[in-house]
Amino acid sequence: MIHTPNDLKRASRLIPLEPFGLRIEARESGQPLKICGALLESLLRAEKLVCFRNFQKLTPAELLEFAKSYPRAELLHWESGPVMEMKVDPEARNYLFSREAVPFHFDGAFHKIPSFLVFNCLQSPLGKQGGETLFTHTQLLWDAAAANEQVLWRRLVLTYRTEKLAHYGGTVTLPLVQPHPRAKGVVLRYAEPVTSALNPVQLEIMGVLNPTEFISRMKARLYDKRFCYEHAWQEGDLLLADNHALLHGRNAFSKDSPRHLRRVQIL
Ligand SMILES: O=C(O)CCC(=O)C(=O)O
Ligand SMILES: [Fe+2]
Repeated sequence: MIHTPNDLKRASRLIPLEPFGLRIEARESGQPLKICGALLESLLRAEKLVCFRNFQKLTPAELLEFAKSYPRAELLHWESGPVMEMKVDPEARNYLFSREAVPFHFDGAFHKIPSFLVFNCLQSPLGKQGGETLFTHTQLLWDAAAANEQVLWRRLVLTYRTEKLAHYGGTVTLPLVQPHPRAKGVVLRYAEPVTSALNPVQLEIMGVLNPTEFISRMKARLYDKRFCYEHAWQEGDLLLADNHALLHGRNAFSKDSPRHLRRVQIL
């Protein structure tokens, strides 16, 4: 079991990601991933996103066991259970299970907001076919905003509405700027409106005169390379992301490309 950063360096290669995050690559492909929960917690606190690459493949039961090894972990359960298969389903009534782009959001707004997302890639998209998942560090975005913008943002309250056609739905109202519930600093609790025909999400913003302009300016920031890490999946990747500190979305992918992520969420 790996307990210390030094042991981790011996067992793997540590690759800093841009503009934040850390990739941890097995020195030998297929090597078992044995990292203690406390070390994982301290890595995530510092990095907000950690991706393990080229380690032993995990069964759904092993993925659950891994997620439960996180200190004090409780897993988020949906009607279908704690494990969700994120792949194209032609019958699905929600855009997450399509090839469409996914606008930026945080998970669990309409149910329970988990602290961490754990994605395991079972099948990566083919090269240059899209399907990257995007993660934006909202503290970095906040720090780069002008003081008058920060004052405005602190006043904004956002209401999201969507029909429950898949695992979530309803109406929820949240302030944009909030303290991180587990760490220092602020987080932006923002989800872009979803205009997909498959289960759209309406966004109402209280506190701005021109919501359309606010939404398009925020979009430019969310995709800004100073704050946004784009993850190109490789089969076997195990990626953990702080669902409070980061917002995520994905690029659309082409109809010729497979793509399968398995996801669990830690409360
Ligand atoms: O398909 C993706 O990359 C992300 C989908 C998503 O937002 C999620 O699983 O919560
Ligand atoms: Fe999501």
